Parts: sequence; C-alpha cells; structure tokens
Amino acid sequence: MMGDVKPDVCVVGLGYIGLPTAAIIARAGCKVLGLDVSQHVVDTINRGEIHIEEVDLDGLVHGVVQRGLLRASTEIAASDVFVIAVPTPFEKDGHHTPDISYVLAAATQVAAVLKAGDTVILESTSPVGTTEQMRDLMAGLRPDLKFPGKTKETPDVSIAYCPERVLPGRILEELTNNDRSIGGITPRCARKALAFYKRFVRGTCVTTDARSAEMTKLVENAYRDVNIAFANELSMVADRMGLDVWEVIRLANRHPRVNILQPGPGVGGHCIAVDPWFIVAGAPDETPLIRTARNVNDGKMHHVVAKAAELVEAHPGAKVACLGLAFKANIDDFRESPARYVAASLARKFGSRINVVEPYAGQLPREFEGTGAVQIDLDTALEECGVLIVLVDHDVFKVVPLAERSGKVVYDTRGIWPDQPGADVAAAGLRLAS
Ligand code: SAJ
Repeated sequence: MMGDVKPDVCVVGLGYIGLPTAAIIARAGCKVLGLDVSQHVVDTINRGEIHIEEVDLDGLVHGVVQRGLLRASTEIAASDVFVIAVPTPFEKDGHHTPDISYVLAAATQVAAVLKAGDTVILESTSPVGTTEQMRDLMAGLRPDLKFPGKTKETPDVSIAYCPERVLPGRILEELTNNDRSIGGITPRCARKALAFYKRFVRGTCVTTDARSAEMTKLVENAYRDVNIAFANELSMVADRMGLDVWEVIRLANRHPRVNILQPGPGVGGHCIAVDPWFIVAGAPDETPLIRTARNVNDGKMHHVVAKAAELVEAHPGAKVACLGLAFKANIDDFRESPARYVAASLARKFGSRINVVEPYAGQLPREFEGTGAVQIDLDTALEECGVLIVLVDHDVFKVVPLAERSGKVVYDTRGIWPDQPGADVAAAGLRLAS
C-alpha cells in the first residue's frame, strides 16, 4: 500500500521521456532510481548533468541529484513503482513491424526484482496488446506472484499503460499539466497507477483499460500525421500550379471550421513518423488513409530534395546554405529529421557548394563526412551564400530581417519569411521551365 508513504520509483530508460519523468517524480519527493544501458548516460546524470537538450531540464536534474532524490545506474534494484520508458522503433524490414524488444527486455529486468504490492507502468508508445504481452512475460518469469487478469484472487502486482504525450521543447511543462490516459490491465491496476500519477501530474488523469490507452496514443499521433499530410499535399499541388501555399492556407484558415496545419520538408521525430505504422501493422487492410498519409509525408522529403536541387543547379556560381537540421524548431533532436535528410542528399549531390547552418548541432552528423559540405554560422551564410534553403523554422532564422536576405534566392520550405520577394515565384518558374 502506498498510503502517505512515498513510493520508491525506478524509471527504466533515461531518454527524452524517461529522464524528465524521473526528475519530476523525484521533485515530488519520491526516491528515484533511473536505469539506463549507457554508462555514459548514467555517469552524466550522477554528476547532476544531462545528455539531452530540453528547456529547464538541466537545473531540475541538478537539483534532484544534489538532494539525493535521483540516482542513475545500469543495475536495477527493488522499488515500489516501475516506469518503463524505453524506445519502441519499427523494424527496417520494409514492413514497418513494431519492435517491442526493448520493452520486453525492460520487463525481464523488472521481473527479477518484482515483489508483492508493486506497480509496473509502461509509458513507451506501443502496439495494442503490448502491456498484456509484458504481463505474460513477467508472469512466466515469476510464477510465485499473482498477476492481474491471470488470477481470480487479488493480484500481487498492478500493471498499467500510461502514454506520455509531451511535446519536445515543452516537456517539463506538459509532463505536469497535460491530461493523461491511464489504462489498467484491470480497473484495480488503473486505480493504483492513478494514485501514483496524481503525485506529480496536475492535468486530469482519466482511467481506462490498457488496450484502449495503447490505441489512444497511436491515434493521437496518426491524427496529426494525417493532417500534416494534407498540408504537405497542398504544398505540392501549389508548386505544380504556381501558387503560394502559405497564402492559400492563411486564407482558408479564416473559415471558422477549417484549421489546416503547416507544410514543411516532411515529418520527422521519433513519434509521428513512426506511430501510425503501429496501427497499420495491426490492421493492414483497414488503414489506407493512415498508410497514404505516411507515404505523402515521406514523399514530401523527396519533393523538397528535387526542388532544391533544381534551384542549386540553376545558380551554378552561388554558394548554398541549408538552414537547419533538427526535426523541428528550437530543439537539438535530429532523429528521423527530414531537414537532415534533405541537406545530406544535397551535400552528396553538390559537395562543397553546400553549407549547413544548425546552431543546435556541435558538428555535422556522420552522413556528411566526405561530401565536402561544411557547417557554417548564420552570419557567414548571410554574407556569403546566394542561395538559402530553409529547412527548419528555428526562431534565430525567423528573425533575420528582409534587408539581410533580399537579393538572395530563397527556397523556404517552412514559410518563415512571408515577406521574401519572389521566393515562390522563382521556384515555381524553375519548375515550369524544367
Ligand atoms: N510538423 C509540420 N507541420 C505542422 C506541425 C508539425 O510539418 O503543422 C512537423 C514538425 O516539423 C516535425 C513533425 O511534424 O517534423 C512532428 O512535430 P510535432 O511538433 O507535431 O510533434 P512531435 O513529434 O514533437 O511530438 C508529437 C506530439 N503529438 C501530437 O501533437 C499529437 C506530442 O504531443 C507527443 O507526445 C509526441 O509526438 C510523442 O512523443 O509521441
């Protein structure tokens, strides 16, 4: 029983979700053990430092480590609540099969130290049925304990699924204030998990069953993917027709029931570009829309590469700057980034003509090695490069005044410079000429 005694908590996986979650739980006064497979990550955190960039996370982690509330390790230990926040990628097998091996490995570790009264919560985005699979695995490993849904008596442990839904760049705020869906294997499991989340979540916590909570998470990201696909498709239609897509969307969004999202160079990150495939994998014949949206958003990347390449070829003497590598604005996360894909494709094709500006990267990712492309700062790009390709809407790019970019050839895939004269016309003109 938790009662008023604060539970000891173990957070498995100290990545973009696990570390902020561990820190917030520690801030609420629980003793937290953070588990990670990387010795480097563990050492960094135990020094009170962080290995990822996220607003205000450094100060928070420093504080809770110093107060002895958060400690990291590569070795699991007995706890009262286990929160699993490990990656769930998909297999690069062409079928996008979900890979839940990290979840199952984490559950195996937890099973070894599990005791009666414990609660195990899965937070990783997972295909429907994963929480039950995790339960089955642990039940097989621990025949001495009674598991929910497997016994007619009161189970010894509680198991629930509770997805995170935080936006990178606003993680700490959203971890605390967003509503949460808490899906128990049984209603009792949900209640146990609810009592835990109430310790540090201010948003409303809604309980449901584990499978519905799993699906809810996937649906949220698929919803966004489908809507971004609509915007990206419109941008390609606009290119074909020589229209300014930003103007069209701005006007359409004045309708009280229309809210079109923003086109970009494609959809990146580790969530929206991945999660819809988990639904497709679970119901391949019923998901033509979700599958097509994924393909449209991936196709937008290739469209941007082709259009940018035309522009670079049409200005043979000019140096080119790709602005941004991150998967979205104002973060240092380069996972599954369309900007990175576009810039690297151009670097392979045009070599040392390509320069990359990315204030959030210390150095260029490995795929740029040997291409001749180099990283430069924004001022150098504005002084020396005649062609600017905007790939990320970082604030530092947005505020560049027109005076510093007039006279340049601009391909603005994010629509950050609506005042740029002739940017779309130049690109559309090239398309007509080709
Ligand atoms: N993007 C566009 N146009 C838009 C909005 C986004 O091209 O109008 C692009 C972004 O540039 C980026 C990608 O989509 O490449 C995803 O960015 P995002 O800001 O939409 O979302 P993420 O991946 O940072 O976080 C999402 C969020 N999900 C939803 O908004 C439904 C977040 O709440 C989830 O917690 C997170 O996925 C996750 O971890 O699943």
